[in-house]
Amino acid sequence: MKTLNIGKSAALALAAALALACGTGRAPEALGPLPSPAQLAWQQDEVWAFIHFGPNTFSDSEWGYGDADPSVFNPAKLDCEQWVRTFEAAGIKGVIITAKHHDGFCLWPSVYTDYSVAASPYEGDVVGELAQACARHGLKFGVYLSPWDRHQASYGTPAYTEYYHNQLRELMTGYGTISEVWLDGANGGDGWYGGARETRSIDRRTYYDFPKIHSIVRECQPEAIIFSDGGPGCRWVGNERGVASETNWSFLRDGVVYPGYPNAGELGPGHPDGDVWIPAECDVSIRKGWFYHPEEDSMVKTPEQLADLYYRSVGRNGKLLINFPVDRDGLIHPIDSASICEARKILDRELGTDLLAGTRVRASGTRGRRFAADRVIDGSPDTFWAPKDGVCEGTLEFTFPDVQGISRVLIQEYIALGQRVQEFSVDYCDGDGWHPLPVREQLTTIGYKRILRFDPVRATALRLRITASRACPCISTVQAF
Ligand code: FUL
Repeated sequence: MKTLNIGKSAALALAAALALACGTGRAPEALGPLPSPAQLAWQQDEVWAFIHFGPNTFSDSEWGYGDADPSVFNPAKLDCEQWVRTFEAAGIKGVIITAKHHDGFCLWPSVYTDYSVAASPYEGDVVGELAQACARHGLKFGVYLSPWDRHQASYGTPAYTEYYHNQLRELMTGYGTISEVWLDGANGGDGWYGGARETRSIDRRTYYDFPKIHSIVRECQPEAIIFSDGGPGCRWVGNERGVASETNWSFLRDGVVYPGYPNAGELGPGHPDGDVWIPAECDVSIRKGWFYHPEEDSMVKTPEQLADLYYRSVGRNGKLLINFPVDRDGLIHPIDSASICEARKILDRELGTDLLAGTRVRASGTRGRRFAADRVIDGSPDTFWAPKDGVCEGTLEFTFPDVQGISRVLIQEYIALGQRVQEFSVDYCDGDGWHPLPVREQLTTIGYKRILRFDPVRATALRLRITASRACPCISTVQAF
């Protein structure tokens, strides 16, 4: 079903007006913190690709010192169309490219430096070519611009901060719509190397002037999601394994987390008492390294491992950002593209046929027909079930026409009104009474999406019990496979 793209407050007003007109109950009050429309769209994309590409690709390194000769960057068959076609086939909705990694080499011909593609044998603008390929195929586009720079002689002085801001503005104004800006947390600092392999100390909290960075992005690309350890658009999940916490709140306490924040353990669960909406992004590489290394051709994650990562990221209220180390030809390696496309087939198979569609569903309580129990199986992400105000628990019970074998349950909250559920359980009935599903995870948060995997059970009925919620739960989807 196509979703109308109207603002959140307009949507709520419309829902309220419709409800009044039909005499079917008022929508629940939103419960902050709330996602912006751009954050909602960001989360609904579920999986994006990451590209790490640059001189490191050719020099077999991960963190170049910024002294590689630009002539090493020579991808003879570079084809951004090939990258984007691979992503399309794998159901990936957007891509972020390392426009500049820590080595300072720019994949676009920046007017602020000669350390870029313009000085390499490659005649082109990799950032521009990828942006155009994305536009042609309807994928969203984002950039990684490393604050830390090991090439610039000015790194460590105020002149570099200005250089960084200028480059950010250049990227934000020259390449159409930018949907995400990735601010890496590896930011130099005490004991880290500058370009000449010597130490340059900076205070990572103040040196880059993050408020200014945010204002440049907001001014030029108001819808762009800014990634960093602490957002403001989305947060790092706290590991580079692509795995979200079982308990995952899309909130942080305002002003606490900054790039390079030392308590990364807080980033998985988020802050349950947070006051800003900053959902978790789960970055991981399809190989061991972020950049291409020929010896890792035999270490590409298998389709099964990639499908597993989807369950452990998107299936735990996260977004998955999966990295493809483009090879020395300038292509996504065939082993990598085969693996990600096969992973999509596995997920389509495992989550393909919803066994709850068309079942009989009953709820413990409701607030009128518009928010009745069957809203969770009507296939629309924009409708939901909710009990009355002040009722912070509830049960939805589904009865199958025949006995069914099930091994997956998918639940979604209607997060436009806030993330609410704190604890839940799911039981199945096998004709011999109710039993909890054999799930080994903590059943705490749901958020945008929670997918439970378990050994198959044979069930005649299934029930979701919300046992604790910050306010009345708003459940938009329940599916079983
Ligand atoms: C890290 C960087 O240091 C790695 O090289 C890579 O870019 C990864 C995504 O972020 O902080």
